[in-house]
Amino acid sequence: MPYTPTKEILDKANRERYAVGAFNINNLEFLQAIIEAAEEEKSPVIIATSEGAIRYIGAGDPHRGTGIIVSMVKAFAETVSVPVALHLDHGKNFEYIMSALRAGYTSVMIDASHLPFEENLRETRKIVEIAHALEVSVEGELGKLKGIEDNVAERESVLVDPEEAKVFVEKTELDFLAPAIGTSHGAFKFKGEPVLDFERLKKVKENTGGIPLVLHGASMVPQDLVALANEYGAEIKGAKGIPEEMLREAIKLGINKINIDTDLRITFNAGIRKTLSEKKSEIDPRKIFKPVFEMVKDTVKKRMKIFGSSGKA
Ligand code: TD4
Ligand code: CA
Ligand code: ZN
Repeated sequence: MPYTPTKEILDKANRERYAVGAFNINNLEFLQAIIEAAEEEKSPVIIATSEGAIRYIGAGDPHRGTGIIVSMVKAFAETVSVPVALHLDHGKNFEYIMSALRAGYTSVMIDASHLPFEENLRETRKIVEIAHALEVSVEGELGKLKGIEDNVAERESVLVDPEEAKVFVEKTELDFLAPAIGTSHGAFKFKGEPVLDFERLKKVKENTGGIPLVLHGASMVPQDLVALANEYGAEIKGAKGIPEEMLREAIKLGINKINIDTDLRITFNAGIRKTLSEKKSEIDPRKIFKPVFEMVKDTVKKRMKIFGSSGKA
């Protein structure tokens, strides 16, 4: 399939009520694993890179980083039968967003959600004007990603306000919205029981003209992989992610793009520790990476099945 606009992939998911994974990469091997998973699942897929990933790949230079990433992802896209999109995750610096647009990303996120509402709106509108002139779609964010505290006042202050979401989407004309409903990044999402504000999500979908919505901080943090990593020397304690039923519920209520990074990191950690400890005389990196990336592929395939994107390519 050709390299495909993110909007085309997400509009279809929205119409047919499933979600597409946006999987973060930092190197060639993760990209390979994700693309192979998509091909085997016959699933559309979104490759995501953070500013940090761009810096890492471009040795500090965003033009170089985005250029290398676009070349790699396009080359993969052209050799498989599933649609592949490339997204800038959490774009905060104008320079990185411009680099991604110039290099040929199919969508960018402008993350100005830490700013007061009016400023977030202004910043987001500015990026929408530039990106749309280049036929690139834009994701914006409202609210802050933090675990929900019991305290209601705090909850109101960090989660998306559905009334603000209405105004935000109308005025910015953005393509996809990430509403904060209680998830957070990383391996430690909840201290107690997992809680997400589905009522709020429902209202946001109703208020925003039905555009595709995005769930950040959506890793499930599989306990078997955490245990495997710990068995081989990791010290990861109290890690907790989003239960499968909650992801399914979020998709029912209108989430169409689900961001996954932590689950791949945990899989990699478990895999590399196990492989190195089992193959003590092996020095060929390919023989070390191969089983690890088979594990990453397996994690990606499991997510695609849950998201309902399997078989949709
Ligand atoms: O947006 N993301 C991915 C965040 C990637 C961060 O990368 P850097 O360390 O380079 O900044 C998510 O929402 C993923 O959520 P998850 O639950 O997987 O942590
Ligand atoms: Ca943010
Ligand atoms: Zn995120």
